[in-house]
Amino acid sequence: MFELISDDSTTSMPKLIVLGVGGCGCNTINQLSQINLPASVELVSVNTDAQSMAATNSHFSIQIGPKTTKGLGAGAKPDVGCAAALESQESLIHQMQDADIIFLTAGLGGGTGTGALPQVARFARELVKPVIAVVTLPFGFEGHHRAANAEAGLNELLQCANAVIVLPNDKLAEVLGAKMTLLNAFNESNKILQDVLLGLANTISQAGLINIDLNDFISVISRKGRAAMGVSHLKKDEDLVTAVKRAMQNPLLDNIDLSQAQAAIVSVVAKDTIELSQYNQIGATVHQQLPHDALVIIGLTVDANLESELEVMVIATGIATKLLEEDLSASLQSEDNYINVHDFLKHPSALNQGLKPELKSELTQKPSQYHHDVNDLQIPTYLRYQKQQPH
Ligand SMILES: Nc1nc2c(ncn2[C@@H]2O[C@H](COP(=O)(O)OP(=O)(O)OP(=O)(O)O)[C@@H](O)[C@H]2O)c(=O)[nH]1
Ligand SMILES: [Mg+2]
Repeated sequence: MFELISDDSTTSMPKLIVLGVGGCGCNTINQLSQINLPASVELVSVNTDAQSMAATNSHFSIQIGPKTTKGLGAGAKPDVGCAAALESQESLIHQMQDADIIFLTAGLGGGTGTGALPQVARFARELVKPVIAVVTLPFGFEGHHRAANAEAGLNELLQCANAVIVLPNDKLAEVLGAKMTLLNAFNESNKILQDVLLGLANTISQAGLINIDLNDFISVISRKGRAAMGVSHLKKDEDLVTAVKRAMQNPLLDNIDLSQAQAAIVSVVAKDTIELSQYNQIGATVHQQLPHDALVIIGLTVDANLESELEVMVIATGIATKLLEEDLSASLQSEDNYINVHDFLKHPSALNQGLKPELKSELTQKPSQYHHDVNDLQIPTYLRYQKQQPH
């Protein structure tokens, strides 16, 4: 079982730590630093590239692998990113040890994020912390090597993190339109993490009418595999079922099949006029999309000042990973028409290399001890509380 650091006798605000690893991870941290996050969220930038890290806004920063990379980045070599994380293991562990939930984010395909992120997830896991990772897959036009790097990194990550949310960058062009600027498209994808964080921080730190607490959250994300996440705002006169389905079909996510999900957490924020039938309809809609035996935990927070009619956030977890090849097929089929995304962003170009075989075998070694028992977490909080109440 996960160790809960938060102490009810003090603030009972679970501490969420977000580590952005590599260039993309630090971009996301930068973007998160510009919004109003709850005080319980701590942002940490992690990079091998000292210059780019200095330009990142965060509460803490860790330059990993100063000896390995001399502060110059990992040059698109995941084995260098991995060695950098191992060199800085102590600082990374120190940073994560008082977290209740750890979020990790990176763009897969380069050196630092791809090599270091699975290692950071492994350290977090050895600290027995719940870990959610949000990662991007490279654009098809970035070429075969980056796609292969990303695939290896993702497979490693899936073994270490509890829930992994995957955002293929190609979906950005598909969904947002080819005319959108690259920077704006990146901002949209980085916004997914922002939505997850805000939604979760608000959900688990607010005393809802029907409360979701940290244990509920942990019981859902303990289902290993891919995860999906979406937020939807009910518009005036919109059908509630349509809005809930929208939250469950985030078009920027990979091809995930919700009928394979093992668990979901649904957080509803509504005005005090919400009807019992509406609340039931939300639950029924989520249940319909998931297997009949999936664990679904639904919380409700009443907010009289809510701008929209109603807000629904869904996180579905424990989704089988068979669709990985489909996500990567476009990139893997492409010839070596490698275009460095950094050229678009006016960053120095990086070289492209696959994972070394010896790194692959090192990375696939399973961490030694990792046991958690979620049986005691299967009962939603409000039912547990009802059981505890004297009649
Ligand atoms: N969605 C999104 N993707 C990004 C962003 N920045 C980079 N990427 C993607 O992430 C991949 C990895 O790029 P970086 O994060 O810059 O690489 P890195 O981890 O720093 O690796 P090295 O620079 O080689 O050490 C790229 O191939 C892009 O596909 C971003 O801000 N948003
Ligand atoms: Mg970099």
